[in-house]
Amino acid sequence: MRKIVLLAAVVVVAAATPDTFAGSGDVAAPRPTSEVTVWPTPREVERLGPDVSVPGEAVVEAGEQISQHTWQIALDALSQAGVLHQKIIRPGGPIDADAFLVRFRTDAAVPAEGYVVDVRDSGVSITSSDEAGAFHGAQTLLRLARPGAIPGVRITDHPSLPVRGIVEGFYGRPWTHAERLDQLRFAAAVKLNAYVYAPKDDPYHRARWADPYPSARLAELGQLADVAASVQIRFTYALAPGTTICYSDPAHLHALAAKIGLLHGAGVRSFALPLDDIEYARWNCPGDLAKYGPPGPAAAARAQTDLLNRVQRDVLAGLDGVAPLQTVPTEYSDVADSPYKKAFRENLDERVVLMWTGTAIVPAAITADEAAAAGAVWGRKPLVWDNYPVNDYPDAAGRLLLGPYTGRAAGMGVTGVLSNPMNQACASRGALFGLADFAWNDTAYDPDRALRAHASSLAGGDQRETEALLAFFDLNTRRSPVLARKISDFQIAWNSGDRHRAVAGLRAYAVTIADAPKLIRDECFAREARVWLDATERWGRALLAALDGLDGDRARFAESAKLVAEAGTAVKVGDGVLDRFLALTPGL
Ligand code: LTM
Repeated sequence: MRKIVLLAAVVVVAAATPDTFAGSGDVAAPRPTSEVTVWPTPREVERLGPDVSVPGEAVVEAGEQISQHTWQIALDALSQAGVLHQKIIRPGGPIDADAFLVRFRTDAAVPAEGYVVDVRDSGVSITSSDEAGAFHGAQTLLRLARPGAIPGVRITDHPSLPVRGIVEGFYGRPWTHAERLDQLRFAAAVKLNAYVYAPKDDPYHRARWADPYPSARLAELGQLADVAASVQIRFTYALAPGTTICYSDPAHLHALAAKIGLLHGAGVRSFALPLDDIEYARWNCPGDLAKYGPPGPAAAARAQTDLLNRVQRDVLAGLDGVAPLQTVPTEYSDVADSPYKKAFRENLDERVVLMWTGTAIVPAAITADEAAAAGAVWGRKPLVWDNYPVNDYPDAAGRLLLGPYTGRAAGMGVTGVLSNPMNQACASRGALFGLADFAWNDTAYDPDRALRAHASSLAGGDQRETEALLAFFDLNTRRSPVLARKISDFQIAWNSGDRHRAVAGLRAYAVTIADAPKLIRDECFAREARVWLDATERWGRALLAALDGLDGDRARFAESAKLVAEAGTAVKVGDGVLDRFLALTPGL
């Protein structure tokens, strides 16, 4: 059997030439091309043979260590491929000779969370060293399965970064319980494995950190932890006492322990104490002055690390099955050594995981050198609290941030990346999809390709809707790079004297913009993006009217100006590019 090996590729093109699968027994007639697309991008995809037609009956063989959730995904994949009757057996159980077999295997040599999915006529095997790998392998099988067939491939895969996920850490309206459950489903499908619950405006998280949750809210948090665990995601509950805590008061430590105990009782098994966005140049109580001396960064670091160490050593140690504590220091957005950082790194228990945002709060880029500097200054590899696509800060006012996830270096040397998203949960998924792809396979990551894949998936594969989404994403990306290029092409053609070509070239894209709002059908995305979609329609029509004006119908410039005024400036769409161009057009 001749093999086609594509390293770090997502698309396997099947069966183009008759000899491609010489020896497979199915080489006489050319077969139609079929594409296999798996996201996040697998490390290695090897074509073993033609697509495997799946018979009507199948058996899934799974040991006790494979959860129901995981084998259910394998069953879903088989249903998707057209299998009518399926059953689960334990290893060694009776197998009908005609049945198609999907076997979960264990191999300690497979890296953590990694898997090998192997699809042949004789059946499928999913090999992993842990349950997470089996789960991700089953997810891959689900992505591969198409009506009637599964591509004959072997996919060998594992993640680049151990921690990949979401930190719900923004200001403003927290997500609802239903939105969080939905987001966990999305996160699982793109192989994310971490969710940190830290919405600044949940009063029980920050302002009233010592108060217990009402029982219904507590039950919801427990449900989030359970659902997350069932899809191999670690749910971390963050408690942020920094605005009012008295570090030296044993009653405050007890209050923290009691709150953590309540959440543990509800099923939460991972905790964080973020100390970002608090005042560290004053104490909240006289006791801290007596114990730590005059207020200031170094004294604050000593008080904070004492608290973190007590929680790690005394509180979490007494609870079953709990992960190491996580924190965000008060200086979280640079790598310059300081009295605060020195005291922090010298005192902090080595188990505590530390989050850091890069060399700015919202950095355009994070390099390997910066991550190494953060590792040195904090005395441990950081976990990146990545402030993209969050839109809660003044510079992002009126914006949806829909551009690709970019600027993070492959091989950064961090323990992971957590995206702090927007209040708009569904609209955050383009960035989350990109982060998931980057964190799974950073060397193969291509931001634009990932964004296109997300758009296509949101559009259910519809080409026009995909293009509409991409045009809309571009208008909601800083400096709208695609539109800016089209306008630059226009200007070159216009200045060369070929005015007809200039206008015709830009008109095609103006139609895409003006029509995008009615083509974008995803219910959740369209609801969250409504005001931006309405503004886009107006801007698109304004552009079309201006192009009519440039074509000679000068009365249309007034209509363009009217639409621009209606669109307003509170909702930002294509700003700095489209508005500037339209302001120039009557004078061209
Ligand atoms: O970034 C951190 C660690 N803290 C806050 C976030 O809660 C907030 O969402 C972002 C963006 O405004 N900035 C912060 O400083």
